[in-house]
Amino acid sequence: MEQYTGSQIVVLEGLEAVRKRPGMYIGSTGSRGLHHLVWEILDNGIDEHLGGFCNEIEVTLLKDGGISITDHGRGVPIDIHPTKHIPTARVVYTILHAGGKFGSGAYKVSGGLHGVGASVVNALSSRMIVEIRRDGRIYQDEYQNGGHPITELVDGMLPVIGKCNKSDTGTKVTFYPDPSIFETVEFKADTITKKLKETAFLNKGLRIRFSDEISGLKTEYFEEYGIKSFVSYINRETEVLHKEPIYIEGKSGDIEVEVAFQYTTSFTEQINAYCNRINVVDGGTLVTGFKMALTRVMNQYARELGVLKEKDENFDGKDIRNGLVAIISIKHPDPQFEGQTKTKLGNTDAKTAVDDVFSGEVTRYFDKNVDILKTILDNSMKSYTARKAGDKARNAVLKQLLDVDTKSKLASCSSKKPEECEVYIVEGDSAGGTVKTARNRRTQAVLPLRGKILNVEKANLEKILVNNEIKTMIASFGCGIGDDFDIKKLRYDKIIILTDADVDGAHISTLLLTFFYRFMPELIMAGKVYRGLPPLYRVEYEDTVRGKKKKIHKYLFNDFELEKFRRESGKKILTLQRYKGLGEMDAEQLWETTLDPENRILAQVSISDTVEADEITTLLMSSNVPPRRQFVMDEAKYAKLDV
Ligand code: 28F
Repeated sequence: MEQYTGSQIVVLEGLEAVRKRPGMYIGSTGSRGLHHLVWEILDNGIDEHLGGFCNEIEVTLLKDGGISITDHGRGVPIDIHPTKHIPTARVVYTILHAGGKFGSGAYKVSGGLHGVGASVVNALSSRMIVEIRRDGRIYQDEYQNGGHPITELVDGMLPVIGKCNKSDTGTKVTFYPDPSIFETVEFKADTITKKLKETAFLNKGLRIRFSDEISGLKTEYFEEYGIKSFVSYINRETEVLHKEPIYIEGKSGDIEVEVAFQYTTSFTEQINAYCNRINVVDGGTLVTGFKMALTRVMNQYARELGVLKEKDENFDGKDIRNGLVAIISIKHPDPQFEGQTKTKLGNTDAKTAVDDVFSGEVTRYFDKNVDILKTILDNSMKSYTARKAGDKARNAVLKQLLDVDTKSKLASCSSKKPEECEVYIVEGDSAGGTVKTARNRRTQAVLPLRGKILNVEKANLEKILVNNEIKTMIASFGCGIGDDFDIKKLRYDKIIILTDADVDGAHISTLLLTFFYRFMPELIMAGKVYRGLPPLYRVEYEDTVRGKKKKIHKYLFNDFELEKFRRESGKKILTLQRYKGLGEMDAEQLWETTLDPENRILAQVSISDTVEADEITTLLMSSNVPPRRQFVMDEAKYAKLDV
């Protein structure tokens, strides 16, 4: 029997509002939103760790599709709430809290979609069970269909379902996302373990155990050295300029600052920033403060040590960040997250705090470690000299790009209206030829790529700019590259990568995505990049249409669809063709399945997470072969859509 007090009914109306507009609370009802539920509950457990009450968290993917998260903190209070007159725990899980986090964690995470509260998770679950250990007793509360309590209170209190040791305290939340709300309710072990690994890096000393009852996988995450280990992990397969990452920490006012950084021989820079353990993908003031301090300090040292002569200009910030991998993590009592996606930090005091702490501490470090300082300045000098020499060469190359002969390779479309034009980047000349015949010549351009494109992770800008494949691509897009990039000049509304559904195809498409990610990230951010998904099978079967038996054909895009067809259509398959590559399709089939905007399947490429994207690029581009194969195979099998 359900028990509602007067206020409880109002409460359930609140949760009903969440069910009506889930997107407003968790961003989406796709896989991302689904996992957001997990992060929300996890965050609450981590808050107990931050408060110093818990060093262990367990996450278990259950056989029946649910997920359990347990912390060994104090346990949610079970006493009667002073104004709501029901157990506080039930308040936490059934009352929607306006404007962010309930209670008082050490640091508010009220920005963006974080800290929306456990009640939102309950509202979007078909079932949720909360188990609390406190004072030697185990209490339980259970909810169904979006937060309706089904546990009968005993004298107004949560029932005790067992006893435990007095020192054994904590909170366990098990929930089942509502399949009538989510497009998918399948948790991805991969997504979850990535997050747990990141969480361990950002919360040193916290032990996180993960167990997947479906696959039997059990793992544990624990990082004694926090973000310093994070940097080592990112650079695990990259050549580094100094053995250990440099770790800086300090406090400025009530803002805590931590930075770990290490230089590599690569030509790129990577800075990941976190505020209150939230990844601020678009950076903001904390990154500005770091960059300003680093540039100033290094230029000062360069003058002092005579690396820069009196007549020389200062190093550019970019020279100094050449090859840099850095993690910045700050804790701010009142973070302001800005931008459309709330992924940029706005507090000006964060800039000053990072600048103060970093410049002070890093000077102390370099004064004692002059060898490392010299190695880094040397590296900046190389970039500086290359840039000075390169400016000329680069301008020449860019100019040359404008009149590069693209006719031989690019089959352009006749329309000049970017909003209706698309360019297909096709693997191989032969498939390129078929696409040229099959396409809509008015709106669809074709750019065949020969062989594998340059591995941009290993090459610097000058080398990249003279690579023929890439030159043709930049020239045909029309929007420049790097600093000269201007998306307004893009000639196409969609850039569609079309490769075979095999390992090589997946590799080529990853190389292309890496190139875009590194040199034209705006293309991906603006949602201009897609992957075409060609079908894997063509089945032919007999059907009765208006009383007549007819042969019908249908395209299926993966093994799953084929299985489903076999199981559910009730049709006998007359012929089954498996396409090994685009080249096996004739022009008509290619149009029907892959080019025709009415029928084709396009997967929009997005950057869901910089760490993930960078991890994939570093993984792929490393000289270590086994992980590369692994990723490419996974990619080919599941057609993973995010970069
Ligand atoms: C797996 C998810 O949600 N853990 C939590 C606590 C502990 C307290 C608390 C939570 C206090 C005033 C509401 C205990 N003792 N894990 C979790 N552990 N919430 S959530 O308090 C909630 C607020 O109103 C807690 C003393 N103070 C706080």
